[in-house]
Amino acid sequence: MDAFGAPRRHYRVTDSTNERARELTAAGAPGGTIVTATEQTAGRGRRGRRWSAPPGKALLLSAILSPLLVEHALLPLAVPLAVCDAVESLAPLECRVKWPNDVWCQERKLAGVLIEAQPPEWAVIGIGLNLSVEPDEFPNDLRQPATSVGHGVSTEGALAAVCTHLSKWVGAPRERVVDAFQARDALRGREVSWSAAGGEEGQGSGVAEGIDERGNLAVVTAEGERLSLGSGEVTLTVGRNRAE
Ligand code: BT5
Repeated sequence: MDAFGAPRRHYRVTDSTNERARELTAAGAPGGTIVTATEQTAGRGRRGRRWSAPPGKALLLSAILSPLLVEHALLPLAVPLAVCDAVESLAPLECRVKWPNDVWCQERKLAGVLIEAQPPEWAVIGIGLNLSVEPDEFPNDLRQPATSVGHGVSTEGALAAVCTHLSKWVGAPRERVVDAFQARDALRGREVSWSAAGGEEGQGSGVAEGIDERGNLAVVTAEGERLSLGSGEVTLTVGRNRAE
């Protein structure tokens, strides 16, 4: 089992904990090392997007996984599952996952995951988890409404829980990850539209029908065509539930 939590490097302010963790990896830091910050000045999301949270009101964590093995193939799905379990162990909330790697609570984004990797050497698992951010403190250009854990959960309490559950989920067998993801899937039955990262495969829309054993999202278009979307390749926009 991959254990996370030590050694730990904490910054009061840094640009991005993922950046610090990448440097530590390059300098030979062992797997399990974590980096935390009270505040980030250039927190990263996926595809050049920004992650921002007011100082001290969110867990800002990067954990080093090394080496990165075949058993970690579903890492992008396993990490949000760990965050869901951690949150539910701390507060009376129900979490869902929005493929590929967001955590939602009541249709609002509670946490985001950014994994940067250099297989087979390492992966840096970046997690931003809102704890006590007030609604008017979130950035106003959010792609999805955001929310916080609340319930007086502290950053240290959240850190301990996330590290515990990360250790359990990161090397979990593929079937367990897929089953747990299916059980928490926020997109099933919903209309989604996507655009390919490079633009070359264009865009499309359809109804999400769950993930397959490789972690791809199955969608069925209005013409009845069944497609499989890879998490590295598309940006998703979520529409209404078909049943609504
Ligand atoms: C993510 O990207 O959701 C991954 C976020 C990972 C952040 C952590 S913090 C610790 C570590 N160090 C880093 O530098 N990064 C990681 P993505 O799916 O691309 O979503 C980014 C979008 O989320 C933004 O464009 C905003 O719309 C929205 N967003 C920004 N800050 C948010 C917040 N605090 N809560 C909810 N949504 C937010």
